[in-house]
Amino acid sequence: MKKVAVIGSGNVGATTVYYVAEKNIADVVMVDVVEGLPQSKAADFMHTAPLRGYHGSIVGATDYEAIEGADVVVMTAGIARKPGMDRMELLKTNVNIAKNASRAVARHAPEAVVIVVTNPLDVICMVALRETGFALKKIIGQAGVLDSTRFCYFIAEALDVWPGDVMAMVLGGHGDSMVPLARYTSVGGVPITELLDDKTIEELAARTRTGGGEIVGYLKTGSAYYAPGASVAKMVEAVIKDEKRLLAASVYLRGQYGYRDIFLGVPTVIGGGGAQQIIEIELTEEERKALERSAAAVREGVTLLESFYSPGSDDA
Ligand code: A3D
Repeated sequence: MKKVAVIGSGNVGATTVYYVAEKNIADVVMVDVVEGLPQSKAADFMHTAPLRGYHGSIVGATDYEAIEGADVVVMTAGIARKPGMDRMELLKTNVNIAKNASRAVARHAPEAVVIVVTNPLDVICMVALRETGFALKKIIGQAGVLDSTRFCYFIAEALDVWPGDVMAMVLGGHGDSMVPLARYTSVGGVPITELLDDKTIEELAARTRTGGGEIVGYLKTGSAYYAPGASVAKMVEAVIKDEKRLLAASVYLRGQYGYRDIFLGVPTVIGGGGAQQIIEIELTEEERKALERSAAAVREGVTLLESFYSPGSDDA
């Protein structure tokens, strides 16, 4: 079996492991700084193996050496957003955590594809790229799969149809300015523009943009993890099985959509080795402007990042 290392054994990390185990995708190593946490969750998962028919092993560790030789590393270590807390406020703490984790990945799992989940997502991807020194295609951020599944669910709910029949594409950064693309969203092949009026579509798009905040509002002390965990597991599976799935993912752009040196959510073919292709689709003037607003928000985060961080330094 291939090996997946999940750094951070909190809500998103453990939920990712749950979905990976349920689909027998790979052996798993869970890592966390809190002694006993990854070990306890890994043991608990393994006690489930006879009930659920798990084939692989799940082990927990507080030492990064355990990720040795991983094919995929999922980075969820960090602090979660609290109510009223902007994603950018997480920046300094999570940059430091991501920096150390990325260096450990470069040392122990040099062949791995890294799937970043830690927020602010598109900015932390940049830290992972710079600190690992990995090829561009090997650093991918999970946000678009989650944002798209939320859009799909809200559409299914509004139309009273099976959620699995809805396919959606959400572009941009993982923030309130993300860009749900109604024109590229369909139910069983029928564009939603044929099924819903403009006002309803805009309301569902708006709810998608604030979907994460809706969960934070209920939870008060944390953010969503079931849908994020399932989203990450989908990406892990795509890489491990070389599925070549066309998913919204945060990838490093080199001129695509007119952007350079930035991670932004765009349609990407995910398979063995990471981001195999970045797909450029036609955008209307309005969609392009919305993407520009989203890219500007990500750039703001990168500028903030660069005000206190430089690659390879220990001062972040
Ligand atoms: P939480 O349940 O607090 O888990 C985070 C875990 O990271 C904790 O168990 C910590 O002990 C651990 N940790 C902290 N520092 C380190 C370290 N240096 N090495 C290893 N482990 C460490 O949070 P969560 O799982 O809910 O969220 C984790 C991150 O994912 C946060 O930054 C969230 O904002 C982010 N998140 C992103 C999305 C996206 O779709 C992009 C969705 C949900 C959460």
